[in-house]
Amino acid sequence: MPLNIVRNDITKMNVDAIVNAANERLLGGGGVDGAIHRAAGPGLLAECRTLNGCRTGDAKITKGYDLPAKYVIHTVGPVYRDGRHGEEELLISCYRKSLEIAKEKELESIAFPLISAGVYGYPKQEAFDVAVSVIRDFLKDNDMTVYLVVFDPDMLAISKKQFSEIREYISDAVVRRRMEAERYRTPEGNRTEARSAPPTVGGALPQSQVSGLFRKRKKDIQKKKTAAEGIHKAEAEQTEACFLSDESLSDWLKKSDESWQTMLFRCIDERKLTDPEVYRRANIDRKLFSKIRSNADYKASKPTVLALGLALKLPRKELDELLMKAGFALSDSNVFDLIISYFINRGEYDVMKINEALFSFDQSLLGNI
Ligand code: AR6
Repeated sequence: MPLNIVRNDITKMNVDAIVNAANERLLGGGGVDGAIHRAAGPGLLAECRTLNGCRTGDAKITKGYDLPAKYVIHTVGPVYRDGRHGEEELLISCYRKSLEIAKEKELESIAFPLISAGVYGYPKQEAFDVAVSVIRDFLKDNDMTVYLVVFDPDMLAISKKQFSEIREYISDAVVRRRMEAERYRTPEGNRTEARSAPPTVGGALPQSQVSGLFRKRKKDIQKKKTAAEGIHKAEAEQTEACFLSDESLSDWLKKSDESWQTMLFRCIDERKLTDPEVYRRANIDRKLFSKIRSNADYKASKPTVLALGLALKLPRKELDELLMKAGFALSDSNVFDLIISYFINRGEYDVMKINEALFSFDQSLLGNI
């Protein structure tokens, strides 16, 4: 997946290069710098001595020595003073220069820590936002797998704060589900009794509202039942027609509904989008996308199908259809699905923004999984 946010120790990352948040002398230090030097062994310091330091905002590359990564790209982030001393430009430059070096070396994967977000005091959320924005920009024109490694447990709490509305949305859904479960648990004989003394969650809902919800729920179920009966009838007729006309199974299957891939490519054409526009927006790499293009039987994961649907900005109904064709659905009983629904309901289709929220809630990300 092109941009992947992970919680890990960067010295353990099995990538072409890891980035070190170093200082201008390049001779080791504390934080991630210390951890990288310890894990790489003395060869790294020996090579660093030959580099004559590095200016703030710049980057230099060495081998990885005992690390799983082949290379270390050393960059020097700014010390944060008050945000009015060019800190942001320098931090942007750290990410850009490191990515340029990786590109020159034709590396396929790179992992960044949150540069300057430790000893150098850059506010963590801002440091995170700068990192995501530079990396996204780079990935618009380049194919590379970039990991943003978030080590600090505080970071999760900080980023969760900006998603407080999502938390509310999830807890509302939990309350709704509990109410429904309560209702269905009520024994048949006690229905009238239950109506006169409805189950309330935290005593929050008045009687009239609960009955209203109950009626709406019944109507919804009836609607779904009627729709399902319609589908079953059509399917039964199709099956019957197939047997009556002595049609072979393979001929019959050919007539079956359009596959999720066919629907996907039809939607891409209708929207006059190019393949790279779609797979980049979806946070999917080119290799996976060409597998989907070339293999009609390719079984994609739910996060992949969802990411593609979001990249196409499919309205909810069409997104549900695409998911259904691929064998998936969005429910309101798990956090991952609720977060996706939250964004779709608000007409927000930015896969990276959604991924930040998913990461904050400890969910798997959208893209190629
Ligand atoms: N893996 C991933 N991230 C880590 C790790 C790790 N093993 N260890 C720390 N971090 P910092 P800076 C995170 O202080 O602010 C050094 O002494 C950490 O939680 O390492 O750029 C250098 O020599 C934080 O989010 O780097 C310099 O003198 C991020 O890495 C100075 O510190 C950066 O924290 C550089 O300060």
